Amino acid sequence: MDSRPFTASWRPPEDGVYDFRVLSYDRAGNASLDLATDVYFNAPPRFTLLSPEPRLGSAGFPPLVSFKVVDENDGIEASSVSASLNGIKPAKPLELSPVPGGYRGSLVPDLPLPAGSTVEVWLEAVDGEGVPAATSFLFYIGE
Ligand SMILES: [Ca+2]
Repeated sequence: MDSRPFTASWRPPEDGVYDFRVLSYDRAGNASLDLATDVYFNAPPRFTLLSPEPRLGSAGFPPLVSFKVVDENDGIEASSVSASLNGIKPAKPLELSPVPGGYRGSLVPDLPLPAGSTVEVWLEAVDGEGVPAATSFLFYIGE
């Protein structure tokens, strides 16, 4: 092995303190073990679905989908929160209201959704450190 440093990357599932053990061998088979403790504050934002309203599942009414996106350590950039329905951003802007560590948002489709259809709600946001997150929820519109 040459003298260049070896790098590896890993994103923690959530912010916190992590212990690392790095075991390395040289060409002669000599092992070296390094221990390190690192604190990570770069976990991505987390989404929670709060309510498909009871209307969801009834044809003819535009359902309202509300959600929460939070990042306890870094906060959420309000301008980064976006939502789309079946890949299309609704004309009506997202309604956002602040909650601790982030925002609660409401998404209202532009048009009533046909019975028997499946709708994908796609949500995106970026935390105050620039770490992005995206998630999606599928809904079935009943008869
Ligand atoms: Ca974060």
